[in-house]
Amino acid sequence: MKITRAEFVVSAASPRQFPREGLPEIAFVGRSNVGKSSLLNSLTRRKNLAKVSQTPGKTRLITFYRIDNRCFFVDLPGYGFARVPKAVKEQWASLLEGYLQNREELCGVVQLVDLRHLPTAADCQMFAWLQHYGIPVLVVGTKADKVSRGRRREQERQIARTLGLPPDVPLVSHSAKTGEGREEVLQLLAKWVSPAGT
Ligand SMILES: Nc1nc2c(ncn2[C@@H]2O[C@H](COP(=O)(O)OP(=O)(O)OP(=O)(O)O)[C@@H](O)[C@H]2O)c(=O)[nH]1
Ligand SMILES: [Mg+2]
Repeated sequence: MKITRAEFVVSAASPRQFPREGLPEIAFVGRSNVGKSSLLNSLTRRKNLAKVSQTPGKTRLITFYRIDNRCFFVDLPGYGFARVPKAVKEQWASLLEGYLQNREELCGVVQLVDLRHLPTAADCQMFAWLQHYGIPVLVVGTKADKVSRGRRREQERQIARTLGLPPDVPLVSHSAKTGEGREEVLQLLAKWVSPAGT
């Protein structure tokens, strides 16, 4: 998938604010601070399309970016962030789950996990949940530049084992710093947006 134009459309606090253009959507989900915004910027080759946070956990809205009138990239609220009041967390979880469960335009989810660490319980829960709902998933291991080349394959294996990744779910390591893995991610996303390879 070649991206020439990427633009912010809306940050939605409720489903009423979601776009109604009917374009296919690819959603990005992961723990707060895992590197969602950085991945979005890397894929679109835009430095500041999505805000990279200094204070993690600020993204409580669902943000839609239009990609070449072809699809939307959707930045979902980060989960598993501790320092948030319970009521806020619940409201945020219901926005996230509501989107994943009900959104007809959704054609796949990119789940981000930090390549340096084993997935957390929240990561495993999210993956199992996506599988349960039959949503196509691509797992991206973020911050690959922080893991030595020699350790990457082993980290990928451990992550796949911890999540219980079936053989048909791809896992790609990516670095927003070096661009490694970018092309591979885009190739996989293209299959969701145009399944016939058009
Ligand atoms: N070295 C390196 N740092 C990264 C990479 N991706 C993200 N980071 C850093 O990790 C931190 C969090 O990145 P974000 O992209 O804001 O993460 P996020 O998941 O969007 O965070 P929230 O929106 O707050 O949930 C920032 O300090 C980034 O610079 C990467 O590939 N390599
Ligand atoms: Mg973000």
